[in-house]
This record gives sequence, C-alpha cells and structure tokens, in this order.
Amino acid sequence: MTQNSTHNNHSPSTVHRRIVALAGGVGGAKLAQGLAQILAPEELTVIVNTGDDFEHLGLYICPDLDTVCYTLAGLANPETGWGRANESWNTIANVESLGGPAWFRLGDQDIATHLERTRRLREGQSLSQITKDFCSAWGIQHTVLPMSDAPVRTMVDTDEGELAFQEYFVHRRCEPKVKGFRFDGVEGAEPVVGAKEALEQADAIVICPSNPWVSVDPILQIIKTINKPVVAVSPIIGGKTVKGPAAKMFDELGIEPSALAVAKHYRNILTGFVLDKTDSLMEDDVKNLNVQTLVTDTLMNHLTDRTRLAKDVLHFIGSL
Ligand code: FO1
Repeated sequence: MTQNSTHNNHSPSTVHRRIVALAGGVGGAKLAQGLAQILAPEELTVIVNTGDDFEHLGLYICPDLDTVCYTLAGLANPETGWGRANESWNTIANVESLGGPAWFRLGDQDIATHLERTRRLREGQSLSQITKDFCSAWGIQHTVLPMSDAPVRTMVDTDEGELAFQEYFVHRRCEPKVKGFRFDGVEGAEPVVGAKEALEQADAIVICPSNPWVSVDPILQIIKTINKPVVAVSPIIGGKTVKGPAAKMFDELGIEPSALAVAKHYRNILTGFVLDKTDSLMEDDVKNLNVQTLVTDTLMNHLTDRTRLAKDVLHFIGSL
C-alpha cells in the first residue's frame, strides 16, 4: 500500500458541500488534487475523461484516469504531470530495440498499471471497478470515476485527415491543424452509476482547467443535462494554455484564444467562471454572459497553489 504522500488535511466541512469535479489530463488533475486536500472523501467525486484512451502494444491505456490517480496519490511525475515519478524506461527501450513503437513513452512502473488493467478488462471487469480497486491500492480515498464504462474514442479531424487522439497529441505533437472533433462511441455511452448519483447529490460541479474541446466536452456529452451550479476554471491564461494544445485548437477553429472564449464555450451551463489575474480586464465581458466571476491566481505549480485555488473555488461556490 503506497501511503498518499500528499498529506490530506481535510478541514471539517463548515458548509455541507458535495462537489463533482470534471477533469481531463494534467491541468484537471492538479485542481482535483487541490480539492482533495480540502474536501473529505464523501464530499468529492472526480469524473474523468476517457476519450484519450487507446490500445497500444496490446495494452489498454487510460492516460487521463492514470494522470488523475497518480496525481491524487502523489505518484505523478512532477516534470511532465503524466506517468510516474522516479520512473525507469527499460521495457520501452527494449521494445524499441526489437523494432517496436517507442513514441508513446511508457515507463516501467506505469506499464504495470496497463498490464493489470488490460488483464482485468479481459476478465470482464468494468473500467470503474478497476479504477476503484487501483485507487485503494494507491491509497486514494476520494472517488475517481471514468466518465463511462463504455469505450469512447476522441478522433481529431485535421488538415491531414482524421487522426486518433494519441496519434495527433503525442505522435504528431499536435502539429496538424484541427478542423473538428468526433467522440466515437459517445452516443451509446452511459455515465457510470456512481457518476449519476454523485451528480444528483452534488451541490456544485467544478469544470477543472482541462482542454475544453478534447477533455471536457466528451464528459459533458455523456452526462448531458446538468441542473446544478457549474463553475469552470479557465485553462487559458493571457491567451495561452499553461500546457497542451487548447489555445492552438481555439485558434485553428477561428476563435481568438482567451479566457472569454472558454467562458463562451461553456456559456449554456455556466454559473460561475474563474479567470486568472492576468485576464482581469476580461472580467466584465464574462459577466456580460450572465456568468458570475472570480479573478484569482490560477497557476498551479505546487501543491500549495493547487490547494489555495481549490479553496478560492469552494469559497466562490459558497458565494453563488
Ligand atoms: N504525453 C506525451 O506528450 N508524450 C508521451 O510520450 C506520453 C506518454 C504517456 C504515457 C502514459 C500516460 O498516462 C500519459 C502519457 N502522455 C504522454 C500524456 C497523454 O498523452 C496526455 O496526458 C493525455 O492523453 C491528454 O491529457
């Protein structure tokens, strides 16, 4: 059992608040970790994007689930945000020497996750059951759920044709120009049972600072209607993404990348929006969308930043 090295100092909840956080990759995982530092296990459920999942080297890989879990468990690689800390690369190096694909960097510890998940899926276990078991093995007390147990695959339409997500994101380093997205399998995919319950019981939904196009939209398409207060944290600061292609995607889709563009992307469901201080001049434009606003420091480099932002967001929710 790996002790959760990021000490949880759950403050007893002054106001009873049940939060559902919607998260994708690295940015979403950071805020989820901040929320987990403050909220008790029964107060926080994280619903994670699985559109980035793919089969590679015969392994079923769930990058966003693993990024959220590794981050919550304090096991994530601090430089990249994805994969494990203190990693070694012997297996993938030997795959490469045998002529196999090494473009998707799978570390030795990380491969154990994919081997065991693939084994359990082949035995007929559900992705949500596997995730539950892995969370307890990693000492994670909060609930982490895949957005669905049914497979969904984000396909990126580009000027070079349609690419599977990891082919676009990792192999092609996001170079092709995006023209649109398709979430293959999303039509028939149902949210997992725990997600429906968490959404019904939630006091508010937090959309973490993940990529709106490829990390958050798949989750929103699956959970469909939300009749709860929704607060989103902008993943774009000063017209740029902290990490990842969200700003480039807005630009290639003909939309000026900005926090305001993100607020407009979510405008049909938004109650509140959190902008970085850099974008304080945009606050009134966001308010004009009939959305309440919070301007604060949204950069999350260390655990203290993540916890502080989470505190700001929870306080903001309390004021809505
Ligand atoms: N991202 C990269 O840019 N390069 C990689 O080689 C890479 C490997 C990788 C392995 C496991 C994993 O869970 C994530 C990995 N990622 C890598 C990140 C991943 O592609 C993205 O985090 C998500 O798919 C988008 O958030």
